Amino acid sequence: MSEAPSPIDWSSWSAPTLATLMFVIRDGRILLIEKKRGLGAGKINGPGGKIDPGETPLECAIRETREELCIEVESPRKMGELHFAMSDVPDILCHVYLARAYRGVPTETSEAKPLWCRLDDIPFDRMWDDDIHWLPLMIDGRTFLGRFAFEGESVAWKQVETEVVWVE
Ligand code: 6U4
Repeated sequence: MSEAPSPIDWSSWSAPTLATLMFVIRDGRILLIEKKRGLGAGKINGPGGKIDPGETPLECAIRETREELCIEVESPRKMGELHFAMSDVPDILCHVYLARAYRGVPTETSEAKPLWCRLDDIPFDRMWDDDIHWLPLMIDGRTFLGRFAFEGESVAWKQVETEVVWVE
């Protein structure tokens, strides 16, 4: 896949859709959601969503986690960016955060159902096609920049850099 030339000129790429994902890891488990609506409805993912006008990516990730799971994450750290060139929806740039503590009780909402998974038993077959290429890195505490070209729901091309320094 990544050996082939990229179908995208990433040097001039930008995304009309800016989004976030937030993951909580605690006691050897990761807090995921069954997403009920929006892009990726029916899939398992972290909480997150589109960045509102005037909002920073971090503010968005915290807000979306509050709205979807009714918890307040503590001291989230930016771990990565995902650049998605899509075939059938506008391209997406997604900021990915990790927190190891939170306040409140993860609670089902109209948008999401919480799902704790063991770190060695993550349901990648029910997640986006790209997740298996970067989520294990993040679980290992590594930062990353992933670039993915999708054909429909499938990854057609990928490149993942690690040890990327993020400031936020
Ligand atoms: P609206 O319609 O604004 O209420 P919102 O919840 O803001 O929806 P939504 O549902 O459109 O956002 O979905 C965007 C979410 O999907 C973000 O959290 C990023 C995530 N996402 C999109 N493509 C993804 C992919 N290939 N892999 C992945 N997450 C992806 O892991």
